[in-house]
Amino acid sequence: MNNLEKTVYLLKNSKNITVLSGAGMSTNAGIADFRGPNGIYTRADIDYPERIFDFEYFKKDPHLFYKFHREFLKTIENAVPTFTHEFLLKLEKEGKIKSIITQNIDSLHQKAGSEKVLEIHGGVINNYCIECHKFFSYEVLKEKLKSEDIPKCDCGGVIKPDIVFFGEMVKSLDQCQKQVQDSDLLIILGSSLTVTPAAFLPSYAGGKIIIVNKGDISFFYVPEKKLEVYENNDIDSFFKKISNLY
Ligand code: CNA
Repeated sequence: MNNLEKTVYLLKNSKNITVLSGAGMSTNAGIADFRGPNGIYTRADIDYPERIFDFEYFKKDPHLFYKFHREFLKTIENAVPTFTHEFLLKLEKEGKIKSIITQNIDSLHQKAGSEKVLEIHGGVINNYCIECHKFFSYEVLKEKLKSEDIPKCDCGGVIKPDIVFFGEMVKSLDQCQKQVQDSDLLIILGSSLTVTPAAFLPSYAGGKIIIVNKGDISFFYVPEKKLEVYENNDIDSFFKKISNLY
């Protein structure tokens, strides 16, 4: 069987699917990834783009992050879920997908209508003061961004979206591990599998694994015997073909 046939077979014969999505899931919606050919890490206008999501750097100087974040919020507000976000929703409605663990912070799975999303790296909707931990809604943060260069709390602390930066603990790791363990199929989409601990998750796979990713990927934590499909291809091109056969 080729990759298309194997994928269709596995989708039809699995009952408990977990998806692990990464930034490559959203590039067709116009949101840059980190490590792809047009990724944020290739941007010539930002010195050391890795610092954007570095918590220690943010505490010293949040300007770099907020310059990026203002632009990012506009991009994600205008972004429309891709063909594959919609296809995953269909599988979720059929009761096959039990969980979508996403490394993404763009809320596109939720925008598509998915209700089984676990945001392992958090998201942009909730915001907290890094000093007193007071909560700020997305709307309040956006208002503040109009008049304040760096949004601040009444206590003087800087407000930070609830995105997991490098140097911070990821969310719901135990729940994500359990989902991956309990699944009969893990589908990994658009992730270079280089950001830990999310990259460790494939090593917990209880069932078979499908990977669709165009470009370099680390197989370090992918158990070879469980990897049924590795498709080095554009996610939407692949799933458009799958949907015709499924
Ligand atoms: P990554 O390391 O940037 O890897 C993305 C992978 O996807 C690369 O191998 C790309 O070549 C590949 N890719 C890009 N477009 C496609 C496509 N259309 N079809 C198939 N493959 C494609 O991103 P990871 O998610 O692995 O790294 C984790 C980081 C990136 C997480 O912490 C995210 O929060 C962070 N991030 C998220 C977003 C977002 O929310 N959309 C954007 C940028 C970065």
